[in-house]
Amino acid sequence: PSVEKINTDIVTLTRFLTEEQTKHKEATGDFTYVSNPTFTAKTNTSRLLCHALQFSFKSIAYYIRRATLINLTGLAGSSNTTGDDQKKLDVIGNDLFIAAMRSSGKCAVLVSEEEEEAIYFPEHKNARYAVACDPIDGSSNLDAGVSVGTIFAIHKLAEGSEGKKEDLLKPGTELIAAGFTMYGASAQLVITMKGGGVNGFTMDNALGEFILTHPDMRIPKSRSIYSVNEGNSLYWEEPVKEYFNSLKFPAEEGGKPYSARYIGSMVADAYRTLLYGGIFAYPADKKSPKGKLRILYECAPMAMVFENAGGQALNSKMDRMMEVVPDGIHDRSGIFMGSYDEIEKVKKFHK
Ligand code: P6P
Repeated sequence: PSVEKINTDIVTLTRFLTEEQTKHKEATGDFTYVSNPTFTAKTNTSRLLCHALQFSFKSIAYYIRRATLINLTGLAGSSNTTGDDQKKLDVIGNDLFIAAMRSSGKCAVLVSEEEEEAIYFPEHKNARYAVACDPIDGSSNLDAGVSVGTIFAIHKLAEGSEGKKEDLLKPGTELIAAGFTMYGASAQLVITMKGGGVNGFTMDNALGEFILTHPDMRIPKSRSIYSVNEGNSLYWEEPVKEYFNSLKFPAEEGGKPYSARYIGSMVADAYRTLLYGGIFAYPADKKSPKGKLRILYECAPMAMVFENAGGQALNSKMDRMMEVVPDGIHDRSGIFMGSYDEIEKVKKFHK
């Protein structure tokens, strides 16, 4: 009897990034090793940074999995800088991420969705990175067991900079890496580097490693799925209404309407759109003229992932999301991201 061929060529995130280093000029030996403690002492800048990132994901995943068991669901009784009620896990996720970035010794400045001001680590003189993150995006869904995630974006400090928030107020085209984790049935990690592709990893809890399960992810060129909160339709601008109506009520005789899929957790909606295709949108509207989602740690990192997977990402003015420069660290934007052909349609309705 033929024995099911077991994949013995297991590619861990550490091995993958090591091999990537030889391929990408941008991987200057910096954002390469996802270090683990046994790496040699001369671990350079972002080996530790990546270790810190990976450590964050593992520890946040740990708490999310146990949240219901150890009464970690529910409100923390505080609210964050943007007025959202903080969930207990928001606070824990934020503290874990800050501690991981600090302990990496390589992060000079950190912007978190949960912190009004940027956090600086002046004690690390040779830190060369600026990190933006949403430690637990979608946390309003946590108590309902909906998949939430961590979104991150990494910039290199400007030459001579000691690390200031302006090092993050740059267009997505300057990001050296970005990605997100989704804490669903298993912890999925999607990561992309400047000039590189998009690769998906699945956490193997037994090994405690992220294993490459989705190499070189490419978003389908088109797919009849749209993902938007239709509860905001009343506030949408005309072109947005006309675009979504064209999907729901096809003009051509016998045309098949699109399917609607909206989870309300960006990492979950983004992950499905990346895998299946279609469009995810959170348009700016009359209620939120600047949009709802934040540029630094939601729109820009997701735009980098979608572009590097062959898709597109635009803001509500139809500018390429990757070229948008935020004024403030919590600036918001409208966003349309998804299959290449789908975004071309959005542009047509905005002419
Ligand atoms: P709405 C979660 O609060 C979040 O920031 C994203 O994860 C998600 O895409 C969006 O807001 C959902 O917003 O207004 O549809 O509930």
